[in-house]
Amino acid sequence: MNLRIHWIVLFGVLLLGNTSFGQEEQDDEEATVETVADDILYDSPKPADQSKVYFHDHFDDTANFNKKWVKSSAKKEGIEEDIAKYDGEWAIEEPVKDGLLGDKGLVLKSKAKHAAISSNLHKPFVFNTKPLIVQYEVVLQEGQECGGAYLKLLSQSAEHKDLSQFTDKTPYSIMFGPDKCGNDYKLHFIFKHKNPLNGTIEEKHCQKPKERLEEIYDDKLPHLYTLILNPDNTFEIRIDNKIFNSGSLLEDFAPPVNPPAEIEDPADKKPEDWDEREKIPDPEAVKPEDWDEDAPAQIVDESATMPDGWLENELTHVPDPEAKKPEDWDSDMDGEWEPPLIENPVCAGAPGCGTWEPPLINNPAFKGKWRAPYIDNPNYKGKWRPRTIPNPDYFEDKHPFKLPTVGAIGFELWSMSKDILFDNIIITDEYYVAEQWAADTFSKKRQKIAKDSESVFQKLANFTNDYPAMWGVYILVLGIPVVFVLYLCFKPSSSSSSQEEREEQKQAAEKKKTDEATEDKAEAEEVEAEEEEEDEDAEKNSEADSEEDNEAVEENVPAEKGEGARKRKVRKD
Ligand SMILES: *[C@@H]1O[C@H](CO)[C@@H](O)[C@H](O)[C@H]1NC(C)=O
Ligand SMILES: [Ca+2]
Repeated sequence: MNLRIHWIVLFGVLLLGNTSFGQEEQDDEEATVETVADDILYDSPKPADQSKVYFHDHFDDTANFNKKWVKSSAKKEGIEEDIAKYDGEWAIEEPVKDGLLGDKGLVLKSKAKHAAISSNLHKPFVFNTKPLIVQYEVVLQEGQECGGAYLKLLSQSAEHKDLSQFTDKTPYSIMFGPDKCGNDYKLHFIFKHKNPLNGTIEEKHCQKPKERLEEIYDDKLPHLYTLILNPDNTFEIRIDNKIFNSGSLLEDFAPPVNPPAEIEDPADKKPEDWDEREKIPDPEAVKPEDWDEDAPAQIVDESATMPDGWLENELTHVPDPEAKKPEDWDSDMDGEWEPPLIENPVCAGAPGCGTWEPPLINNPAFKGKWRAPYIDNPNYKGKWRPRTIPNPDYFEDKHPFKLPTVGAIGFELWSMSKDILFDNIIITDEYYVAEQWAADTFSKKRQKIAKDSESVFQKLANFTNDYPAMWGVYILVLGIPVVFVLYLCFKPSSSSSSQEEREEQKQAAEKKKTDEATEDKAEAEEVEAEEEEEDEDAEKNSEADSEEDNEAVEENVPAEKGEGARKRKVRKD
């Protein structure tokens, strides 16, 4: 599909480009000089106001990176030994393609390994009166088959100070960023909420935006992810500076922060004599005297007669006179040979052969089983519902924004595709600081990419101006594939099979994915919250089970045993 689009685009550009080529002819001599002079200059960025910044890293300075960041050497609990270690590789590298001179990023090098890395903030972020702005770049340089590229803002706590022990269980306040598996595209924004009545901590998941993520996750270009969280509990998520999702912590998360004030009384029972039947068979009705329940639905048509010319004495089928016993027929093994039957050729000109039988017709006297007609139930009381009572677990938290103080930032990931590049992380309480930071980094990257892709066509255009005969070649070379492509595009059948393929790929990839958001460390006894997602869970777990049954589990593929990965669990303190 991608290839098809490329061809169409290329062809289109060539056609459109033709009109503008003429003007460029005069500038020809300067062209080479210009490209050099125009090159996008890059300097490692500095935040516009350092005092408003809690953390930033542009990853261009490897020595500084080594000082700040700590790779996890912990083990993930509850999964197979051979993939339990957080031994995924991280490196500071230039992007594979279209990099700016001097620009590097943090790259997750390995695939199918757990990988975690984190750094303390320059100063902790306290959720109080200032907004939180988190921004960073992701380039899925190899695309993404199945895996996350989200970051976690780790809660400050005495127990979890040692960053080398960073795991999926390390408490975090916010998780934010892209996640994809097969055809399932997500942009997480999860926060942890503490129940003020009993201290239980629960993950709250942001509702899905309507916008599509497909292209953003598949185009292998740098994308900028920004989360803005305000003290009034409103939030905004931007991708590439465009608003992608917004809402309120109080309204747009599942499960909701605040439980309902009233609930149905679980002790209330439907009274024995409560009649929920809206209609009942009329008890007064009686079967009419002449209603014959036994009359058959069909009877023989007595008025029918045998058609003229019917050959009663001819068989409908006769042995094929032309059939011959096969030479290798073995009567002992195969039984006595008999010629196959064919339709009797004598019958071909007649209305029929053999015994004539009159046809069946519908019985006008047929009535079927008698049933009393339905009438309104005089005792109908309506659908029963339990009475509502005040919810004993009710509370109202008006400030879910007041999350646990963030002390560190980290990536804790599992990916089936390698070479995910992260860059230009910033945490600030002023939006313009993040905006400026992106203008100095992300915007330049995109300019550079736009320029590089443009220059491919530029070269082609210049060459064509020098050799106009090239047009004939393009039309010949491109015309054939275009016709072919158009044919493929409009041919309906091919798409359904590739859809099936993708579905299979997704399922295979999902089985391997083990990095879903999970509970904090302190949860020794876990209480599984009943949830809407449960059906999905059951499906996934049964998949994993059958894989275990088979015992033919591929090496390096984590069985989801003990993971219940997608089930949300809550903490008991
Ligand atoms: C705390 O309350 C929540 C909501 O009512 C409940 O689901 C959870 O089980 C409770 N946790 C404990 C430890 O009692
Ligand atoms: Ca960089």
